[in-house]
Amino acid sequence: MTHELGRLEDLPKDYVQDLRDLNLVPLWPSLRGVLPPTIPTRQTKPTHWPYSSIKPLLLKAGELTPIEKAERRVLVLANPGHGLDKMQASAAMYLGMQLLMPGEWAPSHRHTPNAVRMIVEGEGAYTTVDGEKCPMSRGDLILTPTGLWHEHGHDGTDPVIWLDVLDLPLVYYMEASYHVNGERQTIHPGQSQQQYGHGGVAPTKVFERSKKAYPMLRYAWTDAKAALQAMASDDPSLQAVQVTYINPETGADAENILGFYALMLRPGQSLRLPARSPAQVFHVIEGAVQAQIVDHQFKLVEADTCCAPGYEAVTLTNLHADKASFLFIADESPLHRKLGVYENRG
Ligand code: GTQ
Repeated sequence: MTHELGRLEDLPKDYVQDLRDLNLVPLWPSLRGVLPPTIPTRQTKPTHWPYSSIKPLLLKAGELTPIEKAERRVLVLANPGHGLDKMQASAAMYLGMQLLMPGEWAPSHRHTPNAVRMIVEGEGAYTTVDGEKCPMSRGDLILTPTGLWHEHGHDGTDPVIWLDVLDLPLVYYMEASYHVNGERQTIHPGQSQQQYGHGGVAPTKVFERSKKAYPMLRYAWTDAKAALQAMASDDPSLQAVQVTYINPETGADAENILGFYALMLRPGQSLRLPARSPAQVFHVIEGAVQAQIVDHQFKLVEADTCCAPGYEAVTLTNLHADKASFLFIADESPLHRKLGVYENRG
């Protein structure tokens, strides 16, 4: 039962001031605020960022701000529920749309937050991560986990744009966010794409002394898409045609804090995702999808991104009746599971 608790105004002013002078605060006026009944208070608002409105402004940033003045030329997809200045999409997720022009160079650095990039548009750019050159093509997922050096280059002829997903808000909240600048990396053997890019088999470590924490750094869209299509045609009764990006050595999530997935919606399919505690981000790789999130209905076309707060069911509908649509999903599941607060409320 939830009954009324005493308010701050019920207390004598001088008593409250005496407390404050000693850095003390009474709990009961704020107890319901920090422990609300039944369901958490969520600042994360369902929000839609159409690519068609981001792209021209990002290209404009390319004219206004040289790469040397930006290091990373990014427009942040900020959730108004958190306040735009917080630069967060949800409690733990940061989203940014990044532009690299032909010939530009985003210099090497490493930082404590984990990042991934989902390539949206353009050919010829690459990210070098931990001495591995990862070419960027539409739909590819490239990891830059905590502590690994990374830099971006572009040998092509047209702008390249990608979506950055970082656990920056959480790591910043933990007062554990910082970066270090470094030298241009040299490419070395042991490229994860050669070692792990083939499903079901992994290299045998006969002579190796230490294991890499992040053995696989680039997940080609052609492979993820082929896996989804194979699953869909194998089992027409499979409701959620979804794969998880995993660490191929351990089978665990690819990164420690955020989870990454690719989902295929069959032609005309409508899929209700149960209400689970983590917030989610949806990004259309191919096709068009309607996302029903609380009282919002977002019509997502290719390269659009939206987010959903935790503890809410989400219904995704393929707007194409004659072909599949494909989504990239990021969520806070690994974090919630590790902390023991994960819930599925159906
Ligand atoms: O490309 O390294 O969106 O360091 C935010 C911080 C991208 C990056 C972001 C970063 C990067």
